Amino acid sequence: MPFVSPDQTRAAFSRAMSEMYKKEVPLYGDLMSLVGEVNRQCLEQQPELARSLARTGEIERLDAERHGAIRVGTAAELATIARLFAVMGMQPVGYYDLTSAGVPVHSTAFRAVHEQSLQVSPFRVFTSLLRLELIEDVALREQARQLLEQRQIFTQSCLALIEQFERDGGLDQAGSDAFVEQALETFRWHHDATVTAAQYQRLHDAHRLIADVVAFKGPHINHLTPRTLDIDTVQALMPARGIAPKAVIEGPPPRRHAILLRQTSFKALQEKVAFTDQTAVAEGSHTARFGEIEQRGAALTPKGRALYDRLLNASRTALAGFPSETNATEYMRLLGEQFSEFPDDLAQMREQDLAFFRYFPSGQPSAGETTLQGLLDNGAIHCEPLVYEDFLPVSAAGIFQSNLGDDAQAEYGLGSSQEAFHQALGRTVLDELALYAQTQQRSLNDCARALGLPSLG
Ligand code: OOG
Ligand code: NI
Repeated sequence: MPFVSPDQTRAAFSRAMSEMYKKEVPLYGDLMSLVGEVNRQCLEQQPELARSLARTGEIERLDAERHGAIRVGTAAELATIARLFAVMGMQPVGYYDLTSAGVPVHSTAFRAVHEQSLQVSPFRVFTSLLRLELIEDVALREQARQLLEQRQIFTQSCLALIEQFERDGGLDQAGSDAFVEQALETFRWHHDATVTAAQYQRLHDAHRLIADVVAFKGPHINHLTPRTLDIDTVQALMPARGIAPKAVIEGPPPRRHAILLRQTSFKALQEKVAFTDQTAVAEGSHTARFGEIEQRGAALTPKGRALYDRLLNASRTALAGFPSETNATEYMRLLGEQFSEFPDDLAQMREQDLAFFRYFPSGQPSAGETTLQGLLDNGAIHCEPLVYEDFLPVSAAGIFQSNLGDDAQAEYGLGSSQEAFHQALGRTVLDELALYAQTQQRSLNDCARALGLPSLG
């Protein structure tokens, strides 16, 4: 039996996850329809955008494009999750420290890394590891540790299929199908808590996120985010569909040429839960799941990213306080003002080395030109911005906070700890900037080959 490509397993898992979440959170289905409608309109009304997405292939993956997020409790859970995602061709990319934003986790994003794999399925999962050492109350920390130690978040069949994949180097169709079904169980919502109501309250008082990770059977998927081509329009249409968005869109302000990532989320659902000392599900409640949409733009080079970080920080400093309902208009004004310094023109973004691009041979002869600029000028090569596939720490913090309630901010003395994260993960995370540079260079190599030139770069 031939092996199924991990890309196909990932595509199937992403579909299955979407179906499951639609049943769990009907509002997600409504959001998907709204995003689909707005995307169709955008493609009709902006032929230039449609052409650009057709050239990069993103137009074909758009409807299937989504990311989810989970939070695990222990190093062992994280290490096994990494093996589970590897079956689907997903690797940990980037390190995000959320403790500076008062959320006791550090995170990575599991995703495909090669442009051809991303084209098959760009499914990503933002994965956070709880930092138990940040619970100050020693007795509570010990109790949390024991609760986490006792739980098994993977089915036996799932573990067996991961081992089979690792041993044989792949799964056949039946194995891949079974894997998708079994892996889904890890991400399912269970309304039965593993603690009493009083225990839940103590964990919750330490931090809401601690209760969300420790008091339940597994790392339920807490949102699934479709990609929109126009986040401002979707945000404006959400209330009419009965969806209440957070006040501020995270990330850069609106631009002609999108950069990085803009995100907005809708408020978490009040879930009914049953604590172990209760008989009826209706007695307890907990906020676990929420909704989010995002618009993706160009991946930035180290230089572009430094400029983004500087302008974002300047906007936040000028605001004096966290962006919220009360100062949303002022914040958007400040962002707009600061980001006027970031060129909103593709040629300038490329010439100033602010963004990564993909290069495509246009089929025209090179006319004796051998330099990249010359070939772009004479139309032998086209370029398109390379889409950002990752997350943003400040945005992620804003999403966490709106989901946890704005009162959930805490101050942690301990700094970031990428080393401890790597140790828990059982490997190092990949550097996203290196991945973008590789994709860009591969596209230049393709152009050189197509034009019969020794190299371009
Ligand atoms: C993850 C929040 C971060 C994003 O898109 O930045 C996130 C979480 O709440 O677990 O999903
Ligand atoms: Ni998200």
